[in-house]
Amino acid sequence: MKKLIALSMMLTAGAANAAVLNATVTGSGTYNNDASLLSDGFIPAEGTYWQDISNVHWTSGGPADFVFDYGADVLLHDIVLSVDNNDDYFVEWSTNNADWFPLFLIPSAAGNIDEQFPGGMDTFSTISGDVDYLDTLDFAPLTLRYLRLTAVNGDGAYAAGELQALSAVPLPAAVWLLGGALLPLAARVKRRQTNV
Ligand SMILES: [Ca+2]
Ligand SMILES: [Ca+2]
Ligand SMILES: [Ca+2]
Repeated sequence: MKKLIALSMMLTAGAANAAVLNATVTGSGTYNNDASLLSDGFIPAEGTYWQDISNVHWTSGGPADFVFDYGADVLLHDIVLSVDNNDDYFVEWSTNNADWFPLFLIPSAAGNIDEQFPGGMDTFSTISGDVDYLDTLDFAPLTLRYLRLTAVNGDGAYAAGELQALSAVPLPAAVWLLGGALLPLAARVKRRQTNV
């Protein structure tokens, strides 16, 4: 039981991390594949081909943008996203889907997928310490309801695989969830001990 309590405390400390916020994605313009791929929880492996079926892809000839609606105001702490390595991608935020403010721009030269062939998808993160962390993207937590993703420059052939908005879990909720997850385990341990 002491072990469980220790585990619980450890997990609770870890739960300062973040929960992925649910989004409804709406695409405008001309693009290939379903816009919902951008928030299906699947992040393509780094180097994945830009026209892979797990990506939404488009060209400068038929420009597109993608609006992520979180359903209500949310406190945004971090973003993880996957985009083609050799273009610039712009992320903006809004509270009303009308007035937009810049959050960050990912320059094509950033990231750890090489500019040269074969290139491919590159994951970026604002989570400090993350392997894909890029400090120039980092921002102070802010309240918003919408994010918008667009592409500019580069080779005119664009792709995105995922855009995850993360919010820290309020501690009481984290404790509640963990308590719920650990209780059956504790009961099982107790039962086993009783049986012996
Ligand atoms: Ca995805
Ligand atoms: Ca990366
Ligand atoms: Ca490209």
